[in-house]
Amino acid sequence: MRYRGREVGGEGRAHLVMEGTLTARDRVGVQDFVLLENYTSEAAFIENLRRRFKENLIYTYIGSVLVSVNPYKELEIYSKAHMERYRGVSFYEISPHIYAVSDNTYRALRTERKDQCILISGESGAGKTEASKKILQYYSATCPISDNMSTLRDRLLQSTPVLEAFGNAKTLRNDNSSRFGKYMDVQFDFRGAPIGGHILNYLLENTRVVHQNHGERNFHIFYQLLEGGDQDLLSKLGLERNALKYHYLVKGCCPRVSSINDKNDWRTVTKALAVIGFRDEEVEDLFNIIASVLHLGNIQFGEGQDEQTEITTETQHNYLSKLLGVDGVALKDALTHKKLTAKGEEMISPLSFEQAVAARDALAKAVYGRTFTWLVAQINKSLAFKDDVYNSSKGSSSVIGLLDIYGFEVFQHNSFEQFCINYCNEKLQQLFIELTLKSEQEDYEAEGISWEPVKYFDNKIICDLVEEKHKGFIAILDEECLRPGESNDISFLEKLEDTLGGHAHFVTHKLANGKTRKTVGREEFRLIHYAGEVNYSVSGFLDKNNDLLYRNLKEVLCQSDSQILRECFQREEVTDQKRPETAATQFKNSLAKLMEILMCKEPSYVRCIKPNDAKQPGRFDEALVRHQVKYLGLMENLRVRRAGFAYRRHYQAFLQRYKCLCPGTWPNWHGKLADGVATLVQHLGYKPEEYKLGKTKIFIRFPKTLFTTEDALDARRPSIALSLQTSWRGY
Ligand code: AD9
Ligand code: MG
Repeated sequence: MRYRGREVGGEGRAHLVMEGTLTARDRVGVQDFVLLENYTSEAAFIENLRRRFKENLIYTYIGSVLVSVNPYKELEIYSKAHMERYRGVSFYEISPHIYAVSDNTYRALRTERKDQCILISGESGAGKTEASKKILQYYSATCPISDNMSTLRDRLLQSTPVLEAFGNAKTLRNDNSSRFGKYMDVQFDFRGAPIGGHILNYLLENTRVVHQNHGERNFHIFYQLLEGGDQDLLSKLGLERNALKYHYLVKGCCPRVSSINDKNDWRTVTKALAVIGFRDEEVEDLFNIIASVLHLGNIQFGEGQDEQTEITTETQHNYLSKLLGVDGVALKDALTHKKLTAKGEEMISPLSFEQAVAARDALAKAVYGRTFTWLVAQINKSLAFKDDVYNSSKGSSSVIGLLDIYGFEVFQHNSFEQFCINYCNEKLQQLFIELTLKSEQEDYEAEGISWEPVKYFDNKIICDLVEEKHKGFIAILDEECLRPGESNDISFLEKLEDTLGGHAHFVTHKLANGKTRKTVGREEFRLIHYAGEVNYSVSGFLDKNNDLLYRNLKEVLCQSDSQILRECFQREEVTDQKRPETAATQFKNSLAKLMEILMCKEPSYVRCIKPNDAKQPGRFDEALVRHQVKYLGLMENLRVRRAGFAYRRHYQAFLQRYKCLCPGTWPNWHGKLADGVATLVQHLGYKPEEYKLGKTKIFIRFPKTLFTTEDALDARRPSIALSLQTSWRGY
């Protein structure tokens, strides 16, 4: 149970300031939202966040949930000394920090022997990836190291720059935006030493390989290779250093980004590949593939004899076939023709100019996307827990999972990718609701305390809308994809209207009274997500959901000389007559698996907030923050946490902290803990309506009660109070 052993509290001692000045609590707010007097007020919530943000206090709790506001500047709070400060310390004893969550999770793993997970959520640029890196750094710096395991620790850390190079890109929202979802398990042995790791990757946004919106870039690795690769390497790959030469790199018109140093990053990535254990041949193969994607983007088509489409860029084609390790003629043929099987018969037909361009782009996306998956698989091999070497740990290892997945996205133009990302967020919200409510309820039940259930919006209705069998959104999309030639994006939209029209969370331009809704375009639909309304353009949904790569291109690739490509494009795929799963169904299934993985673990939450859209330090845009507070469900979270009681603490911890306030319990209480606490609160004058005694914990209804007690403690032990105060002033 999450809250057990996770006692929370506040800076009750903030009263200890000179008379006539603002109290510290006024200035820096409370470190736990449950201690807000007016806990139902969104304005008070945001004001608390703002005050703390202004004081560089970017972390605040809601119970054991950590809320983090991106400072957009380096803060001096992540040193080794800071890590040490959080080791083995209870939540309430010290300022909120990502290290406190890391440490508490780790201790829960060790003491409760139950697998843990830390779920990091928030919108693009809110600081999820940075948070997950800080957690990993904390574990690598503070956990004991088994013999020979320093290699594993380095590999765990070095997997990040590699995955970021291949899976992150500059977007309008974030210069280092993760364009894939990542779930990483860190495995620990019985001594608490990390012994292995495993990464699951979700839906890389591979359309970015061939297209970028204005102001955005392709994946970092392309620019790193061109900037950082030495001249010999570039010559071998047939590349020029100038990114402007490559069609796939200039769609967004910003090959350079001031906050990014591609040359340095190249060095970091190539070193990291070596640390992870990639062999030289593999690295060579990998960069052949990356270069081939760039050449592919420069392949152009024209009209040849008999008005047939043909490749007009011979040099690029020669490099392309060489780098992909495939037969040039076969590749040329496959880029300009398609092979279809109809009623058991194979047919080859020439592609139109547009079809050839689409086939080329589909090939680039498939090659890049599958290479990324291969890369993750290789990293996993290198992080795998080796049973034979660490036999002693067999059967007793436990896991902390870290989830860093794309946040809810709303752009001017939203397409299939945003649909998948937002659907994923619906699923995570569903999990959050279930686990938070469940765990809260369990706590009250286990302690024999009655409580009032809190009303909240259950977004299951939206998850069902998307994933229900036969009549859900994905089922309808898949069905339309099964009718090639007969269906298109518009017929799909019509099907959606027929089946989902009238659903409370699905809207199109058609109104029930026959009139037209102006806020939704004719080729759009709107989903009313838990986090807000999003209009999606239906254009491209069918193609993106279908596996567009023609079979003859796959055939060429599965005969490649490249080991990586042969692993990515396997023969069975070509010979297997079964229809491959669509992108949406694959994603749905992988999310279902992820939910199973998370459900059987003890969750901790980090909710990240982006303070402004300009990526600037010190700016706190209230409207933007309010929106995030709303859709992250933080107010609901707080209400649930406060349902009945603002605060709870184990008897022992409570007694230990406050026993000096009561002659009956000071200096030591020798009786039952519950009796000691009863004696103490009686002496402190708690009224019956202010608190309840459970089986192992005291529950306090109002923050004021706790503040009064904290103030009494401050008055009695000013020296301790002062030291604590200075400690959180420093964060
Ligand atoms: V996305 O959904 O992958 O686009 P994230 O992962 O939520 O997004 P990220 O962690 O990449 O955002 O943070 C964005 C930028 O904010 C980073 O590149 C840093 O420049 C900045 N940032 C985030 N967290 C911190 C922090 N704790 N301290 C300093 C930070 N800077
Ligand atoms: Mg990220």
